[in-house]
Amino acid sequence: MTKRALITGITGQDGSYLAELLLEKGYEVHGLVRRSSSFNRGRIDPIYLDPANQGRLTLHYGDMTDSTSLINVVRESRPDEVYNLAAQSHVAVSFEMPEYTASADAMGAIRLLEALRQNAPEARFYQASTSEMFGLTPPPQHEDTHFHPRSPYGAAKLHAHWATINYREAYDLYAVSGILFNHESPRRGESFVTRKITRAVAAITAGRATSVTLGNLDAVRDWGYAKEYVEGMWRMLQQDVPGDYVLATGVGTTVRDFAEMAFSHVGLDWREHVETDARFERPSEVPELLGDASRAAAELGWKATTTVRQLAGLMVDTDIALLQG
Ligand code: NAP
Ligand code: G4F
Repeated sequence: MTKRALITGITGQDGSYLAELLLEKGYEVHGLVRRSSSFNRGRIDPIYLDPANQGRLTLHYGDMTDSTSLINVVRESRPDEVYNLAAQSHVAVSFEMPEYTASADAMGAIRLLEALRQNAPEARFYQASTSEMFGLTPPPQHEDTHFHPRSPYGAAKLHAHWATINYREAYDLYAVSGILFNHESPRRGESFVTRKITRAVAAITAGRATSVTLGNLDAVRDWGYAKEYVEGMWRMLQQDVPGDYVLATGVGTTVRDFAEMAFSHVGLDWREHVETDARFERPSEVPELLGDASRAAAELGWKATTTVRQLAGLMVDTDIALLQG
């Protein structure tokens, strides 16, 4: 029997990699896309238009802030597995739009869980939770670490995390929360710090720019490769018993050191090209995220393999190729 998966956030970085993975595994894939005045399907169109995927990938209009559209997409797609990846995912933006962020990220998860409870209670549910929920708690962070979110985004995601656990305990839904540390790729949104840096390296190499302006260079993040992380999401939904898992590399790197890696990949000295400006700092920062993914290694057989230096290199190479057309 062909399995059916529903992915919210299919037009995003992770959604596009997950759609590819599930199509490779023989799934029929359904994706939720937002209506907007201009198309925002750059990542998913190559997959959607690939003749090999004809009839196996269906896109449905909907929005995490609108229950009716979520109920409709659940009824139409009749999913075996649901991956809730849709979110206002930018931490800095969440300070400017706290109410919208809570609606899309916290209430959105509840709207979808409720749509499933009432229409497809046998479906397995994955919630895209985040290391941002740990916030101020010192590393290494793991599944049992105390949460202390530092942004409206982190607080909204924590609400969704506990809602997922509550639907599992209260209604016996197969619902899991994947607590993923930062993961990047050439498909990363352009305003996240890694991609902002690698695009700047490409522009500087091409003579189109001379510098990039960043905020806090001291922040430490545990950066892995998104393509590997979507495999972990899928594995979480294949377990006999639902549980929550951290996915991380276990290596922490400062923003400064990521810049050094990206610039030195093309023989440049980052100190000659990176400027700082307080306008890119946040009202409250998460100083250090570094995950302990031993539970995922033991129970899912999942391990990150791409190093942060390799990741920086592959992102720079892709951004240079993109600029060259
Ligand atoms: P992303 O590239 O920003 O993608 C977000 C997706 O959500 C996009 O498809 C976006 O649609 C969609 N979306 C936003 N608001 C929506 C709404 N109101 N209704 C319907 N769809 C909406 O994020 P990502 O990096 O792939 O991350 C995937 C998920 O994992 C997110 O929930 C994120 O918060 C979480 N997460 C990410 C990381 C990470 O390091 N990447 C780590 C931990 C957790 P448009 O294309 O129309 O904007
Ligand atoms: O790349 P960032 O914006 O990612 P952040 O805030 O860690 O959030 C990402 O990872 C989370 C997982 O922990 C996800 F849940 C979330 O959806 C998102 O994918 O910033 C990383 C660090 C921060 O400390 C930030 O203050 O880089 C610092 N930074 C320094 N200069 C900057 C900049 N961040 C951005 N976006 N832009 C800068 O110019």
